[in-house]
Amino acid sequence: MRRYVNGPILTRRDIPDVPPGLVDATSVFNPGAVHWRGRTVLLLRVQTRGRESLLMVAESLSGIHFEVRPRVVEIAGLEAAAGGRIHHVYDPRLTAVGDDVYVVFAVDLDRDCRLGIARTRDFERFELVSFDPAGDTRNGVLFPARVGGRWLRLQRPNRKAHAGSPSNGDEMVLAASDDLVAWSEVGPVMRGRPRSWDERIGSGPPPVRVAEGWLHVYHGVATHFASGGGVYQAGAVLLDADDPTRVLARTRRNILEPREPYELIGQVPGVVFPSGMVVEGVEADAVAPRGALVRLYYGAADTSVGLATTTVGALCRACRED
Ligand code: BMA
Repeated sequence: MRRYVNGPILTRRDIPDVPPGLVDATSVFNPGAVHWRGRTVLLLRVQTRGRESLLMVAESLSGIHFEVRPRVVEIAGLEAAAGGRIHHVYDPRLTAVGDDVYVVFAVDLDRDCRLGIARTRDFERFELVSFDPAGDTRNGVLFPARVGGRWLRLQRPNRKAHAGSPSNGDEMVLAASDDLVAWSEVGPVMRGRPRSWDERIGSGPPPVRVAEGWLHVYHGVATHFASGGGVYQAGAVLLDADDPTRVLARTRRNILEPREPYELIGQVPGVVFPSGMVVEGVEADAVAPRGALVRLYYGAADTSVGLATTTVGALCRACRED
């Protein structure tokens, strides 16, 4: 992947104050991304100096230079559905379906982390569609089209507990729904590979339909360096078009790893966290041709937003390399 030459595309300095809740933002990272009405729209995870996580909208004609709207996103119905104190709303992934854009996001409650889905048509008003009644799950991504008549979502149960910090996991699973509201697990998709670059894993942006099946970028964490939380990198996988629990090919090496100073130094050092992906000139549910340009938006060191580009064909090839 090729990084945008001028470093991160968004930093805390690009975040307008929205007093009283947001003044002098600390960081901006892990954005969802979508191509929408001729623009690239990002839904940003913005952090305050109180270490709260907020969502804000940014838009761009070029996909590189973004304008951040001076408003904090409110999701109508979320507080009532959560039924308790919400600590963080974060790591949104965006999927366009017709005129609607769906946001799959994580919510930290007192006891666990839940997935929610919201819908917007204008990036001004967001309404809650679904909120998991139980379970500890993160990294949810919605497929852009129904498969076999059902909505599909990849998600990552947090089955690994860590004393004093949030739990996480090493397995991605597929869930299905008839109405986008109630979700049930279909089965496992893939696991982390011990002693490899991706010991723990979780979805990145939503999958993109390619000739071979579904192309999906995910994050992997190498934990065997014993340096804090591990090294966060990006990789890719090809999933079967009709049965996405079947892995067709998976990158043996990462496709992007922390190298630049802004990826190595920051709030959480050594993190590239892919979360948004836009394929140029391709509608969300269409089959992306191999030559199409891919823009990958990622969180860098939980501090800023990076951009790296490649093509659909290069990503598919990387999945099959020995
Ligand atoms: C993960 C998530 C991400 C974060 C990453 C690196 O567990 O919490 O939001 O970017 O850790 O700190």
